[in-house]
Amino acid sequence: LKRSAEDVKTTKEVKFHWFPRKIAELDKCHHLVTKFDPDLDQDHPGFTDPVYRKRRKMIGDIAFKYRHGETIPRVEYTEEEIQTWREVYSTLRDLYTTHACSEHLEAFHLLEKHCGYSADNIPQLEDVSRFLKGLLSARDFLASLAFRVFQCTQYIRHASSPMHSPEPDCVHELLGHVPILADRTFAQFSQSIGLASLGASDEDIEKLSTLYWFTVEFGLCKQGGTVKAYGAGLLSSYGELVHSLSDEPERRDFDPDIVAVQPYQDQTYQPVYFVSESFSDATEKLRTYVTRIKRPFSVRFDPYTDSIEVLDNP
Ligand code: TIH
Ligand code: FE2
Repeated sequence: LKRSAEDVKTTKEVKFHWFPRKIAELDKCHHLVTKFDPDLDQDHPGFTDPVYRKRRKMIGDIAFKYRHGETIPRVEYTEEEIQTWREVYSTLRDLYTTHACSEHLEAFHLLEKHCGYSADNIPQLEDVSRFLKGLLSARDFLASLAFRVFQCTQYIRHASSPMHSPEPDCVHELLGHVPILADRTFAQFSQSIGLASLGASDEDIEKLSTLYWFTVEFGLCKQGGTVKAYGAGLLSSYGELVHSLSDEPERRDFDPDIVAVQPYQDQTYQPVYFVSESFSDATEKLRTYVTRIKRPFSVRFDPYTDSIEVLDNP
């Protein structure tokens, strides 16, 4: 039985969190956490640099003004910003050969060929977005995550700390997330996490973000007899990429039930990583986990109208 959303809510009188049902409602999904704001966080590398803080805010405000359907404004990056990018880019590019999983490597190659990825150029989000749509087909494209929309930062990390940033920046989005999002299986996997999060309880949201953290951001997988990185937080930080595959951290087998309740910190490198048998094994295990989450309704994404259908549970 298919019913409207309001119907589900009033007939059964179960309360759940508001969630977006149409892609344009993602405009209301831009609540920030203050944690990494360099204006407020003393540990942020840019905390004592008012010029950097002003610039970061200016670029960050582009995202606040952005409305669904508009083209993403281009940012003209300064020579200093491009220098930071260059330093991270060249170091990471060399490391990827030995440290990154093959899905990332293949997409990265395409991005260099078709999308302006190079040491001397910070790619523009609008170009990257068009590339991903083209690559995955217009309606079958990427995730905020249930809608296959991926929200991105546009400012760059502070020049004093190229090897690691405490918060996401454009290096992290462009070098960490974008290549792996070009992989069809991975894009689907990201969307399934997004769909599971809609209207979920606070407790389930906490578990899902923890899972997201240890897979999408910091996941490792076995490949050709060795361990490789697929997590975006690793593929955008040459400090942590090397650390994650060194003898220092602990590496455990990936099991979603255990990972979902594993405490984590986001100040510095992770002390523990989870390794899955393969890239597709991580996706499959997570999908199974996600289908077990209880909600008073189920959701389905309609790619033709970019909207979420809510179905009453039997
Ligand atoms: N630490 C990452 C980097 O240096 O690129 C950025 C982040 C990923 C996840 C949280 S912060
Ligand atoms: Fe990220």
